[in-house]
Amino acid sequence: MSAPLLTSLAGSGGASGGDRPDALTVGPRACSREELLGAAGAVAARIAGAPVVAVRATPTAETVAAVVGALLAGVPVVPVPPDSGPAERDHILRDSKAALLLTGEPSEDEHAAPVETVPVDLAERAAWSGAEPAPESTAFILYTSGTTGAPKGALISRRAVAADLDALAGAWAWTPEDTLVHGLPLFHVHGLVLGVLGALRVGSRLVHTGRPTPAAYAAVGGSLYFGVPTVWHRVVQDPAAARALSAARLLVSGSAPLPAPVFRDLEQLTGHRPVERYGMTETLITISTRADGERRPGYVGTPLSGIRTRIAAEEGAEIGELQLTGPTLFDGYLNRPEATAGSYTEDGWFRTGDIAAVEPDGFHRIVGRASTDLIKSGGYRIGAGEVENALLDHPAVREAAVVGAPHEDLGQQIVAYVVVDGVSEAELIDFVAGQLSVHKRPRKVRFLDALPRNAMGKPQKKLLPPA
Ligand code: MCA
Ligand code: AMP
Repeated sequence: MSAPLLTSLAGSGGASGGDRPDALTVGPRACSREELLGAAGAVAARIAGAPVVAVRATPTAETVAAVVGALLAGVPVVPVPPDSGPAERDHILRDSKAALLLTGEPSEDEHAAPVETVPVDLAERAAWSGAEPAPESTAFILYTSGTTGAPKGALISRRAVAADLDALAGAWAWTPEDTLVHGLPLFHVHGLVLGVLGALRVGSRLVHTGRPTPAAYAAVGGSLYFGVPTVWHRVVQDPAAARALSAARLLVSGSAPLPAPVFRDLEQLTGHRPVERYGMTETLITISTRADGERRPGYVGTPLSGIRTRIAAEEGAEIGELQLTGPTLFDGYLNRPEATAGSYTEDGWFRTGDIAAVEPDGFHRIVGRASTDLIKSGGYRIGAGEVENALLDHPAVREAAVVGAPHEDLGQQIVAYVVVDGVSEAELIDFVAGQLSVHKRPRKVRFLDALPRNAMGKPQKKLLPPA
């Protein structure tokens, strides 16, 4: 029989003696591992046999119970951003063919969604005695944006999750003695796979702060903290909160480049040189600095155990596309064989689309992305094409071009250039926020008489005026 994916839950039935009433805290709700296992067991019993299940991924303990229940039952989980508008949500549900949507508190418009909602109740208890699902089976279908079109569902196996979490536990010396603290969304790799399953596999306590604010991070007194660079930028803007993190063991940044000044401010205020790690939805986390190693501003460190990297550089050049192989890679995009094939080289290496360089000592530096149409804002990956399509769905929008403009706090902010027939900036921002997840909304709209185009009529984003 396979080893359990969520190791610490397997031993939480009382025999291990390691349980505590606040092993898992999400916002105001605390529960023990045994309580979580009981509530998850009830979920598993209800959905067992379903081909795939969606979870409305609010930052709540119900979301954790829903995800754990599905993993117990071996039903692939599709996390749905709780603020996704009907266009994004219905695409995710239809494309994944999820017939059930697990949710703690049904939202008002969910009756319109093409699924049956299944309530999750933390007070329920059921013992689950099903066999551990096969390691090669799908744990998650994670929807992630490409440069154009609607998000694609990345198939992530249980084996990939286990391999990644074990490699990270090694790199960060992550043990049951740790208290992990973060407030990241529960529908992406960072907050959900690392931030929830990591704690449940390692056996550390987890405190999810609801939102990743400096004050909330400071209030917990944890040992291991996760944040995207925007979170760390906000922490260093709040010196009192930053100083409160001095007692921690390790501060970890990822999902976007950590600016060197934020690294230095963190060191000065907390005494910690943060660990920076690099990853992608499709590959999970693959490169990191280590608890027992050097941490250098601007560098993401060395490949994790089992990962091999190479730089596809032009003859004589030192920087080029970062390519990877290893046990943490995804099993392709659901329903998209061509996109899956296109993401690998002929000799089977995954093409990250990130441009990188490797120092003689093996330290990796991410220089940028090959395509400017994949935007990283607040650590969220957003496809320019998806936002452009949402804007073009507005009856007053004739043309639209979307870019990621450099932004001190968000890394990049979404700026939309539009040609319209009389509509305001606020109306367009709200329109996109209503169709897609709120974080995909433009923060700024520039009105033009025409988009710059080349002789073929293709919009030339490089010729757009400054944001
Ligand atoms: C504002 N709001 C609106 C509007 N304007 N709502 C609707 N329509 C509007 N026009 C509201 C929102 O609902 C929200 O309300 C509030 O404004 C704040 O939203 P926002 O401004 O978007 O938040 P922010 O302060 O800019 O967010 C910063 C953040 C966030 C908290 C750092 O960007 C974040 O959580 N990022 C994490 C992303 C992440 O986890 N990425 C990992 C991807 P309310 O506050 O009431 O809800 S995985 C990955 O990248 C790989 C694997 C890796 O390496 O990790
Ligand atoms: P996502 O699919 O949301 O997981 O986003 C993955 C992308 O985030 C990668 O392809 C990188 O462009 C970016 N990324 C993640 N971590 C880092 C990092 N530490 N430094 C620079 N870029 C990063």
